[in-house]
Amino acid sequence: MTMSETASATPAAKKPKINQFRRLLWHVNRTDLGWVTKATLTSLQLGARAKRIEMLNSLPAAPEWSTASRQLNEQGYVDVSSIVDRGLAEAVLNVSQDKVSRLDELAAKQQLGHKSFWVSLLDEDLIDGAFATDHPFVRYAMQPAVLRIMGDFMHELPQLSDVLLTLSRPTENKPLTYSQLWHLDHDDKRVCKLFIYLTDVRDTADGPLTFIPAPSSKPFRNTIKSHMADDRVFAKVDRSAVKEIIAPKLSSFIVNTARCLHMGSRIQSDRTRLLYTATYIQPPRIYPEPPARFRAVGPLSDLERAVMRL
Ligand SMILES: O=C(O)CCC(=O)C(=O)O
Repeated sequence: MTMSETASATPAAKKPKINQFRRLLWHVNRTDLGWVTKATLTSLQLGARAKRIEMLNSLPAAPEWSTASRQLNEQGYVDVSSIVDRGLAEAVLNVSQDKVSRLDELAAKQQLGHKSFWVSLLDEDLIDGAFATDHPFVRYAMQPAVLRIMGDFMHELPQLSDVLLTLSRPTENKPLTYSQLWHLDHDDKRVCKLFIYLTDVRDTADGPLTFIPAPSSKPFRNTIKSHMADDRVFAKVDRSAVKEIIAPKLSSFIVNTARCLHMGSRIQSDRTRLLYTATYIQPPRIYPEPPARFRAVGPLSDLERAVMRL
């Protein structure tokens, strides 16, 4: 039973208590105390963990992947453009360009309503909220090099949580909101995102993904405040620590978004930016599992099933 089911089965008078407990847990999990939750849950599933480590070790390995994994561990980011499969990236690009060519039609049907600068373009590819495992977006996320780089960093086979296509557009003179402000991702304790730029990001006006490497992001690790404006950030960190990913279309990179303070999509003038994102966590998840995000199509290995929780 999930926590929300528990809450709805409880008499009305007791509901606020449970909600307060959940809120408290949510706050605690955002700090380093969340590692206690993680360790407790992990200790309850040691058999499953051993299996995932065995599966990770069955993946191919390469010296450049190990170097990438080390950089991810030490700095919280790594450029994987020269490592990933270019053909798979191009397949993602083709799907994405088709979506953008039908932008008006898709935007009208958009389900993700709150971010005015983001348009979710993949809703039509979902059945009951789930992507087919042979979808190019899923295939890109499942390539062995990526699983190995992330897995070696997490010391365990990662769990693929989601794949996403976002088109960011200028917000004119509106105040910055959501991911345009500096934040850490708190989906879990270890969260890594694999990105592909699907349009050229030539300068700041294209709204690059912008981050502060993990060592310099340390002062923000236990900050309860979730989204911060520049002045708050630069009161604690020198601006020279900031990295803007200015890179051509099809560049691909991994960022530990739980450790690297980041923001992006500050699009200026008439620019637009198209971005692929795959989100991975280190299992077991510290919050209740959301509904299945992937549905099996065609034969899948045990390892693939484990990564996608199928
Ligand atoms: O739009 C951006 O570049 C920021 C994306 C972001 O914050 C995220 O994926 O967590």
